Amino acid sequence: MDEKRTVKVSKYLSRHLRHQPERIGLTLDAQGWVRIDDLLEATARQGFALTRSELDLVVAANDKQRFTLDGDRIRANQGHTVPVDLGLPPAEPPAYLYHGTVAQALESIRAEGLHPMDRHHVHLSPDRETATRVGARRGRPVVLSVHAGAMHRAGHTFHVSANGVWLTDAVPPEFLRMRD
Ligand code: HQG
Repeated sequence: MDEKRTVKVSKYLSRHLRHQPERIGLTLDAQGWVRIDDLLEATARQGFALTRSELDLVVAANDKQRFTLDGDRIRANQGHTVPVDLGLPPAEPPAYLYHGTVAQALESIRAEGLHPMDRHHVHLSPDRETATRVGARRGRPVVLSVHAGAMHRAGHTFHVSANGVWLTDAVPPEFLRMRD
């Protein structure tokens, strides 16, 4: 499968496993899982024919390991806007985590801290390189350091997704250090 098709399938899966399952007649269970057979049937109905081997390839080769296959089920590892409970246990974060954003957001972030916006959690990266890539989706990236260790000691809960994204409800401004 060529790169273009792989990216197209990955975007299609993200859209329907995180945001709009109903658009193709799917319902995610409470933990975000859907039966692979149901997904493949839905894609066929939609005219976006996808074979099981293409699906396996996209999941295995995915640059950010966005999806998990488990027996006859599949789910997105994080990033949902529909209500799901991924059932991730609380985890102790490293001392620092990083958040990639853009300059336009800084004034508001400085005042209010980080909010989940449309997603369920604020997404934090384990290293600056990853955070830089996240910020670069929106323009010239700005990377903020998050004092995750101090947040954790102050009672904030963290989770880590199956693909290594750190999740927390919000980051108050006092735990952020701005840099460019
Ligand atoms: C910003 C992608 C103003 C925040 C990525 C971000 C990630 C504020 C945007 C994952 C704010 C939300 C998540 C505040 C936060 N005022 N702006 N108080 N608080 N923001 O897309 O972290 O490819 O929901 O800085 O790689 O950019 O989809 O979050 O710019 O891992 O797998 O509001 O999505 O992964 O944007 O990205 P998003 P994100 P996938």
